[in-house]
Amino acid sequence: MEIQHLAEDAGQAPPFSDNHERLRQHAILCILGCRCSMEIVIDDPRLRPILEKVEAAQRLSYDDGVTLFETSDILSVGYMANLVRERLHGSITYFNVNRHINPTDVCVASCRLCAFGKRAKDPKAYTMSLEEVWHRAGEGWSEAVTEFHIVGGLHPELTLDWYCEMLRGLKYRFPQVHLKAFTMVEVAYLAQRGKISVREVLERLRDAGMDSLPGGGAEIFCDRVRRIICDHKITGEQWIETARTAHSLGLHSNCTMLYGHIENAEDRADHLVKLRALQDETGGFVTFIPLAFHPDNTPLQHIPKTTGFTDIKNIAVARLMLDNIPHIKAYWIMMTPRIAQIALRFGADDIDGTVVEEKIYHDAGATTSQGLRRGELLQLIRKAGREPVERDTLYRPVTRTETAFTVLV
Ligand code: V47
Repeated sequence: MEIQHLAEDAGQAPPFSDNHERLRQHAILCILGCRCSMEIVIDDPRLRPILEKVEAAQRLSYDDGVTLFETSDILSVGYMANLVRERLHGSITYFNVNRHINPTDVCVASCRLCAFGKRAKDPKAYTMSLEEVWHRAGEGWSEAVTEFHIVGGLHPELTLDWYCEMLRGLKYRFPQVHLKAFTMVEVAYLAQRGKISVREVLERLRDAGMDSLPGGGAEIFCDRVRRIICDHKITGEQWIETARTAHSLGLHSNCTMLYGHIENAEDRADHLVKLRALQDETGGFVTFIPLAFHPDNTPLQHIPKTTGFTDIKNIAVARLMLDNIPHIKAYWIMMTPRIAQIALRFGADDIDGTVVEEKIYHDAGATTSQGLRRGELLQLIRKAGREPVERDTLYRPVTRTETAFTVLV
C-alpha cells in the first residue's frame, strides 16, 4: 500500500521536510527500480519544471536556458545533463587522433578576445609557405592522424587559390586524412576579399579537398558583446548564414560559444537557441564546443579566468539546450584534462584529440600541454569510468595499428 502510494507520487517530486523520510522513500523507489525525480535532491526549486521536461524528453525554452545558466545548483544541472548524455551515448566517450595546423597568425581583425592574431608588420608574426604546411602536417608522433584541424588568421594577402593549393597538396600527400578546415569567419573573409559569394568560396574549397569545417569564430552572437570582443569580425547573423550555406552544400561543421568574458546568462541562452534553430533547419552541426575565454596577453586581460564550476556548467547547459546536436565536446586543451574528465559526467561525450601542436590557447596563457598521446587520452577516459571510442571527424569508429587506421563505415 505504502509502496504503491510512493510510486504514484514519484513524478510529483514533493518537497521533503525530513531528510530521513526522503532517504527512506528513495531507498524504496530504488528497490522498485524507479528512475525518477525523487532520486535527486533539487536545491533550486526553479529547476523542478526543467527536470520534468528533461525526463519527458521535451525541448527546453530560452527562459529555461537563462535559469540553468543562473542557478548554482550544479549537481542538479549535471544530473539532468548526464541523463541526456547517457540516453544518447550511454557510457561511450569519443576522442580522435588529430593534428592542428595554423598556417598563419597574421590577422586583419585585431579581436580583443584574441592573443593569437598578429599584424603583418609584427616581428613575431609568421606565415608558413605551402611546403612548410605540407611538411608540418607530417611531423609529430608516428600515430596515424585521421584529421587535420586547420585554422588561421585573416591574412590580407593569401588568396583563395593559395588555400586551395594547400588543401590539394595535403590531400595528395595524406589522402586518408579528413581536412576539417577554416572557420566561418575565414570563409566569409575570403569571399569578401575575392569579391565572390560565400557559396563559391565553399564550393572551391570543397572541390580542393576540404571535408568539413570546425566550429570557431562564433563567439557570442549578441551584437552588443561582439562590438566589444571582436568588432571587426563578421556579425553573428553572418556567421549563421555562412554555416547555413556550408550545410546546404552537404558540408558538416561544428559550432562553438565563447563564454567567460563580458556576456551574461541571457546572451548565452540566446546563442544556444540560435544554434539549435539552425540545426532544426539544416542538421549540419556535428558537435558543439563551449570555449572558455583565456584572457592572458589579450586586451581583455583584466577579466578573471573562468572557474571549473563555470566550465562544467557550460558543458551541462549546452547538453540540455542543444537537444538536436549529437555531440558535446569537453576540449581538454581549453578546460584541462582534469576538468574534462569531470565534464564526462556532466553532459560531455567527447574530449577532442591528440592535437599535437596548439597555438590559439597557448598564446592566451593556457598551461595545458600542447598535445596528448592516444594512450593518454584512453587513460583519461577510462579513469573517469567511461568507455573510450576512437572516432573519425564524423564519428565513425576507427580501428588502428600504430601507423595505419581503418574507418568503419
Ligand atoms: O575561433 C580565440 C576562440 C577559437 C581565444 O571545431 C579563444 O572541433 C579563448 O574553434 N580564449 C578556436 N578562446 C578554437 C576552436 C576549436 C577548438 C577545438 C575544436 C574545435 C572543433 C574548434 O578559439 C576561435 C575563438 O572562438 N579563441 N582566442 C582566447 N583568448
